[in-house]
Amino acid sequence: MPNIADLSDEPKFTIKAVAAQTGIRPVTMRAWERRYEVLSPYRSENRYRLYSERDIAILRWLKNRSDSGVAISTAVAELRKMIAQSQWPEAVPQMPAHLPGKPALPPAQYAARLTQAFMRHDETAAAEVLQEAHEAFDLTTVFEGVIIPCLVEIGEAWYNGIIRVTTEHFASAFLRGKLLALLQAYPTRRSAPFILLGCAPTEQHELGVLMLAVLTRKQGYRVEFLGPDIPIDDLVDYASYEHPALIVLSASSALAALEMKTAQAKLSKIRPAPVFAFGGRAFDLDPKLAAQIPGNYLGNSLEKALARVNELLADR
Ligand code: B12
Repeated sequence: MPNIADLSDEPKFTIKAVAAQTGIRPVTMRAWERRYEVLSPYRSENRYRLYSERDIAILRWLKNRSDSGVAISTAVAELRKMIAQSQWPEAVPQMPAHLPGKPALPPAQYAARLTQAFMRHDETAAAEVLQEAHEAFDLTTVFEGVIIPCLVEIGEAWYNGIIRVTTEHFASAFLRGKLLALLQAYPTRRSAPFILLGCAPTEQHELGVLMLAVLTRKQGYRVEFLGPDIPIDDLVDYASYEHPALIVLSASSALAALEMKTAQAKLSKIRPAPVFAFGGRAFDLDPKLAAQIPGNYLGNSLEKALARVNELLADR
């Protein structure tokens, strides 16, 4: 883990984003600021508090001390002493994104409410349901238990002629925006292993691999998300001077999956060669397909994929 002093002090995160990243409620954060003068966040032109990566790490460190039974006033005094001696603490690993204490309905109920909100094209309701889900569950559950079932339902409804393609586009555009905002809200660590994620050539379904990008960045990796339809030769060229440790591509059709056949051989010519990995719906539909693609299959769920990424990068 990096030292807190090495993290950026550029103010860029809203109190809401900081709450999602630290698990500390905005009201608690404001109380800590007032009572202990622990942070003095920058105020934007419209008076909103803006926090830096370093502020977030300080809040996480304090929460970690408080969770292990230390009074918050004592934790603040400890921190002040360390800073006065120029001995900033190491950043603690990320806390779960959800805010504790709220009674949660099963994720499927949030998924159903989200689907209904999309069917009404009600952006405000969709944002509220998603926010509630984030408060109730960790990120993997929000993805696997709320967003993905909602997308599957939207896909079925579109296929069966119950909704128009406009409704499907509205839902995916909304979710893409939310996922990108989440990705950008997590700090990037320059020194962490570098991962490139995107879609195989011809592939437009980018939301699954975007969710994996969010989860890997949350885990502390340096992550770049490249979006849909990445030409393999372009990717190899880019990788030859950016030197990612891992490249992940996603495919939802066999056609797109087979486009990845040459990726590993081409990437292996780069020194040091990045690890090549892949996944996506194409391999759920035809489990034999994975054996035809040279590289590392990451599995049929985001949770498994994250565990496999950690394994593949364990020695970096
Ligand atoms: C949104 C959407 C679109 C959007 C995508 C927008 C975007 N920015 O991503 C757009 C409009 C572009 C689109 C286009 C098309 N779509 Co579409 N789309 C969908 C929809 C509704 C959601 C897709 C999604 O994001 N799902 C969420 C993901 C995360 O879930 P998942 O794919 O099941 O993934 C699981 C695992 O594979 C894993 N996972 C997912 N990605 C990754 C990546 C990695 C690396 C790993 C390790 C794991 C992993 O996580 C999930 C489970 O935990 C699906 C419905 C559905 N059932 O998914 C249809 C669906 C996939 N689309 C379909 C079709 C037919 C198309 C089009 C051909 C339509 C057309 N006639 O143009 C085009 C194809 C475009 C192309 N060339 O890729 C069909 C596919 C049918 C089939 N044969 O399999 C579906 C199933 C709809 C349906 N019910 O018929 N689509």
